Amino acid sequence: MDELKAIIFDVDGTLAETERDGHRVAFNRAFSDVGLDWNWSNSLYGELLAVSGGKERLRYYLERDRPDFDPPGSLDDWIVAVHKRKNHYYQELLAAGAIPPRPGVKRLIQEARDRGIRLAIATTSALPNAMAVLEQILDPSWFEVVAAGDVVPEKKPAPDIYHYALEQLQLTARDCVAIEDSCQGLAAARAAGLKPIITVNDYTRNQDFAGALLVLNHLGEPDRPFEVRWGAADGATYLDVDLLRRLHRASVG
Ligand code: XBP
Ligand code: MG
Repeated sequence: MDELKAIIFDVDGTLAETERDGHRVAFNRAFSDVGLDWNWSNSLYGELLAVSGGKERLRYYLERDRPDFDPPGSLDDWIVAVHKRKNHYYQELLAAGAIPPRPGVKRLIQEARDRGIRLAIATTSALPNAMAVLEQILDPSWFEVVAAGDVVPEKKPAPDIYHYALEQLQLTARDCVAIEDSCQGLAAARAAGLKPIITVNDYTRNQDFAGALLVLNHLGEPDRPFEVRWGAADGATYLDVDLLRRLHRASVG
């Protein structure tokens, strides 16, 4: 029988509210640094999240909302420079403790470690940004594989980053469960053969998660039960390794 061997976590929006309280805020600071009064509000940022990757999202915004913008020098260089500034502010916000882990994240990861389940990351975020999240709210040494950003040609919803993580783990999709927060993440995991558990946030709560194992409002804590948005949690009120194993077993048959 296929036993659960590893959990592969998405980062942004899954481990912490890094989109709303991190990348978005940091982009606004970077815009101000380069003399632009652009402000990515929560609702605008929710729309821009349709495109994965910070550089790609900025390019999408320019094409969609600022067609007349004339950068000093080449557009590619300008995007890279603003993204670099954004990453500086993002890492500063994390270091200041402004972005705590979401409910249940630390507890589940600690239990998985205690029970010998391997851990990996699959994110479209740049590696230094992903590492900053792990350093500030968890511990990078807990993760055997950190698959991030530009290491693969196509970002989520393409499956590339999951294929890469599985290859590095030397496991198959049947050995693993993914934990994601968005429909792009779900599509990426599904296309790599994984059935993810979804932990929604304000940006993603109304997305279509057909094909997920379970859809929750967060992973839950013993004193802070999750709400099940879709699927069966067997009466559980927080996601632990036993529930993960049951869901995994049912999915691989
Ligand atoms: C989410 C993303 C990321 C971040 C920005 O990644 O799309 O691009 O918004 O990060 P995931 P960078 O949910 O897969 O973790 O600026 O580092 O690209
Ligand atoms: Mg995400």
